[in-house]
Amino acid sequence: MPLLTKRDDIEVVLWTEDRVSDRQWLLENVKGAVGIVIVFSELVDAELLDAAGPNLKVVSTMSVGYEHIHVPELAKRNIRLGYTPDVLTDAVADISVMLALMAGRNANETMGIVREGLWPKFIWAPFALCGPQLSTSGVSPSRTVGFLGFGRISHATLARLIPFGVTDCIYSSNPNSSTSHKKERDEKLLGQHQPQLKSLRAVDLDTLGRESDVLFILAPGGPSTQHLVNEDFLRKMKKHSVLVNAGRGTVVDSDALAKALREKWIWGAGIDVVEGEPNVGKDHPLLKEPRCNILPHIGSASFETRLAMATLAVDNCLAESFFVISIAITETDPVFFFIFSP
Ligand code: 8YV
Repeated sequence: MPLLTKRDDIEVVLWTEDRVSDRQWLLENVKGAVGIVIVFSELVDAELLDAAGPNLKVVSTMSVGYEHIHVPELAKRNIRLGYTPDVLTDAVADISVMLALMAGRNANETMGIVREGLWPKFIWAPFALCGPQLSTSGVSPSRTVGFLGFGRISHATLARLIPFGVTDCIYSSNPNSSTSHKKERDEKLLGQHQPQLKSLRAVDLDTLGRESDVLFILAPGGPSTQHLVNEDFLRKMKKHSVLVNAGRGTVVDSDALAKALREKWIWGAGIDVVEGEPNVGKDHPLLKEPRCNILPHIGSASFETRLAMATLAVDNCLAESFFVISIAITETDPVFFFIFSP
């Protein structure tokens, strides 16, 4: 097992990339760990916790989402959970705006024309390859932007859209996940945007579907949000609307989305996450839709953000079990750290 560092008080062991799918190896080598830093959204369930044994005090994931971690199993064993909110907010908000622009202005379809060498044969026409404009200007009306899930990343996305001339915003938060702490935070963040918007309304799902020109799905995964965006929802959306999903793939029924694009119930989609990812092979129904702009879950993939996430994940782990030290994390991607007491 490669040893990352050894000090008198701790030993940090790195699980290297070639072991990524080797669950058996993980189960054998995690034995005795005091802390685990999860980098690849590896499943943390009763089996893994039992394999680690009674020394385990903290599981720290390098992600804001933690559906891969069975939290009640941690609670049962008095194991703390660390995650990495905040540091990735800007990177994911950036990519959400990028996806909205790509979907509205037909990036996938039009880049396909160039890539396939069809540009020389392309016959220009005034409205060829046009799409709905996101920004408001003298020539284009204000768009209503909708948010399914209205946490930190949605707020940061909205802030980016205000300079685009967006003045009307509707949102729907998952009622199952609203805690008083979150409500307080949301109200504070909303206060920052309110003066710059003409209208900001909490609406039900039905209204969100019907009224959004651009819908951003930035909700967590898990059973409470599973397929909230289904055939029923998509049928209600405007014909020129754009759907962006940079939250979790499971929120959207992929087959229904493919059908919505094929039958032109909506204009286009920009998605960074897909249910069942990363198993999105060439025959996936969404890949047959030219108006579907798909990225392979790279929302937080900027050097700066990933470094901040990795550092925070390690700090969370060490702060809980021991004390905070800094570990140099390079672009050669450490995968798992097991932290052992000597
Ligand atoms: C990463 C994410 O893909 O933080 C999350 O929940 O979805 C993304 O930032 C994830 O960290 C991969 O482990």
